[in-house]
Amino acid sequence: ANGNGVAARPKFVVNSPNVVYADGEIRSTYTYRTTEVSEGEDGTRIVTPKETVYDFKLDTKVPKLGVMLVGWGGNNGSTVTAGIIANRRGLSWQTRDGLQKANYYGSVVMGSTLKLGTDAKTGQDVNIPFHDILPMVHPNDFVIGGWDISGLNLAEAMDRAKVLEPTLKDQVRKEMEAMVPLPSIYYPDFIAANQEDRADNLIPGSKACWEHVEQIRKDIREFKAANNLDKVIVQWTANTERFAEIIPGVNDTADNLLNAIKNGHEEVSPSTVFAVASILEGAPFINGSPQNTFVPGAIELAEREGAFIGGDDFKSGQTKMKSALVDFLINAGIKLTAISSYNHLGNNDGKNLSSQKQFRSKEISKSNVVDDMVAANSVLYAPGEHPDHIVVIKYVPAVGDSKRALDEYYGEIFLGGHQTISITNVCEDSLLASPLIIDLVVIAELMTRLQWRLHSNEAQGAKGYKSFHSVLSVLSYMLKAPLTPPGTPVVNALAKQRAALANIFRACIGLEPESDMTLEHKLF
Ligand code: NAI
Ligand code: DG6
Repeated sequence: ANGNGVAARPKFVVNSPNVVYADGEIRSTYTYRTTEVSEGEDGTRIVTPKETVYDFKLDTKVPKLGVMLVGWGGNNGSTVTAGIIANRRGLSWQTRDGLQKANYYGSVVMGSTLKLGTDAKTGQDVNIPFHDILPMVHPNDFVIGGWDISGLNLAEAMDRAKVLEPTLKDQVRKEMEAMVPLPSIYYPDFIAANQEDRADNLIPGSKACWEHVEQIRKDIREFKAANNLDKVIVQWTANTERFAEIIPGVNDTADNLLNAIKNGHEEVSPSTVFAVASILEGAPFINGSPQNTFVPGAIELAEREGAFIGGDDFKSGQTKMKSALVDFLINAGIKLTAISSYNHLGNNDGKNLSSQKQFRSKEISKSNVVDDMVAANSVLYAPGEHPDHIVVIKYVPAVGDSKRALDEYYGEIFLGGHQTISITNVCEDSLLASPLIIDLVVIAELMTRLQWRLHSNEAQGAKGYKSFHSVLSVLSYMLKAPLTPPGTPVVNALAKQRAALANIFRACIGLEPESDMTLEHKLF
């Protein structure tokens, strides 16, 4: 059963003494193997294999889940809502290419598979839908709501977005008309001035204050109660804001941030107010835009409250390609020396980003996405050396949501030769972002049901278990500038991000990471 608070029946059973299927739980004992490198007195590196034994415990009761989007009436918000309705109702619609059926293409959780193992008889790989590896919420069961500074209902918002085919819109219109965003907070200094004309659905007040936190908390509680939900996840898919200045005494600690909101400090952004309200309400909060919503005080607050947060900035097209391609080039031993990334788009996101301060947030987010791959290769790059990397975004209203991304990768090959790779990537931006919104929700929800303890603490019983860190870096695959627990490394390489996700889920059912060694096919 899914979404009704009843334990879901697993799609397979792991046959191992390290895995227990108990009432409403899967428990596993898993040996995590790492390699520690230290330096001996004579400077020789000493490499030591290490083992840590963990117990994992997953609550298999899949909850009835609410998803509240901030910026619900935007292109992403209206598109993901229509897409979920279309899937839930199994809709199909005519296009000039023929009949199109609703699907979840572009979602890792709903559209990709994982290798479970090899078939006992044939030795062939057995792959299963990613969604089946552990009990997860199905997006068809999401109850969707949210806020927008624009008061259009979701049917009008979907028309304004100009993303979906009329033959699909006609079928979801009635349901979407009944969906109206809650009023939201609008601090004009944080988003582009060109957004002002759509700000007609506002909670009074133009800077942070405690009443705003209370109102948002009340909205979450009321949405939960009205829909009889077990849990709510809040996701920011509203306009990109400018960066907030980090000011000691204002947003550097949890208490300072709470006081700054109470005192109406001008440097607290709407997205941070939403994050604080969600954290205090115990609702996981995910930031899909590039700004620094998670100022140090917000991260400390989440840690203190044991709430989950994730961010920043959906990684949909150009950057996803970049984090795969650069990983490939540098790991192939090719010295990438320049990345020139240009894109233009004509939707409201592009309009907002045509303002310098908001563009700057996006430029920062898009620019740091290859750092880990460069830093890992000391053969090609000297300390501090980095490829040139420029990011240009232009607003061209005529192309609407159909974003054009042009990238040139320039690198040095054998004996001074050069390689130039040019990529043109054209896609409907919101159709790429919508499945990411779904994946972020499904995985974040799952993480709220997952606990761990050191196996050596077994004697403490259930009390020994705790949650993963508040900052859900496991969401990195879907995000351009992954937020990680303070002081821990950021991984941008796409394949590593996916492997982390898949292998953590495998560990929950006592399975080894997928190593791709396939010795069974090499040693006879
Ligand atoms: P959009 O401009 O169509 O939608 C944003 C919505 O947020 C608008 O309806 C606006 O009225 C609303 N809004 C602004 N401030 C608000 C506030 N304080 N409270 C509530 N609502 C507010 O933009 P779109 O295309 O939906 O993108 C949303 C965000 O996602 C942008 O920040 C964008 O940069 C980011 N993003 C989008 C990606 C994509 O592929 N579409 C990928 C990466 C990030
Ligand atoms: C143009 O860069 C507008 C942005 O909002 C992007 O569409 C968005 O950040 C997606 O970027 P990327 O690099 O993941 O395709």
